[in-house]
Amino acid sequence: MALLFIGLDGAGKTCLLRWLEKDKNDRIDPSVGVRRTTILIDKIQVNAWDMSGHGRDRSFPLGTVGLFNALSAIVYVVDANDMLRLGMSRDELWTILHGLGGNDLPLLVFLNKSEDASVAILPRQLEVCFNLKEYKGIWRIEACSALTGLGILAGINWVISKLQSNKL
Ligand SMILES: Nc1nc2c(ncn2[C@@H]2O[C@H](COP(=O)(O)OP(=O)(O)OP(=O)(O)O)[C@@H](O)[C@H]2O)c(=O)[nH]1
Ligand SMILES: [Mg+2]
Repeated sequence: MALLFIGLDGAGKTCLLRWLEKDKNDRIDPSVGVRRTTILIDKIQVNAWDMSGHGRDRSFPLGTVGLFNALSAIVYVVDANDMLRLGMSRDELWTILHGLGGNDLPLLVFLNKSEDASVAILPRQLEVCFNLKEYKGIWRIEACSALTGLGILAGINWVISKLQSNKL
């Protein structure tokens, strides 16, 4: 089982993975390129790819190293307070989804940094803005926070249960 964590820079991909790795205290710098890690959820080993969200880095290995072929699902991370780049984030997601070339993998959208009641973007707004109804694969939005842990396991468990029921 292999998950790709992807999304704009600063969305919180590395922090979410660090939370899942139970390694919460490290200082986290912006990622460069791609990092592979392994997380253990209820004795299930899950490989995860942590992509840098910076410009060109964001999608470079996908085609070149054939990563798409090895993937089971996409975890797309959005900063729930980054209203200004919401459109850019949507375009980025659809570039990735189109890049799947018809292999419509399960998609989990993590609306990260949602620990605050004053959060700018709500799941329902994200669904409409990202036009997720157009996606042919199964998808789900989960409001979450790498700071408090809110929603992270709910989202990941959804992915795992879908992959197990699909026997992917
Ligand atoms: N308030 C809040 N801040 C968060 C949360 N998750 C991450 N951050 C902060 O967001 C910043 C970016 O987090 P990263 O995990 O490095 O983001 P990234 O998506 O891996 O970014 P790149 O590697 O640059 O693509 C850091 O300063 C984190 O402390 C969250 O749930 N809530
Ligand atoms: Mg990172």
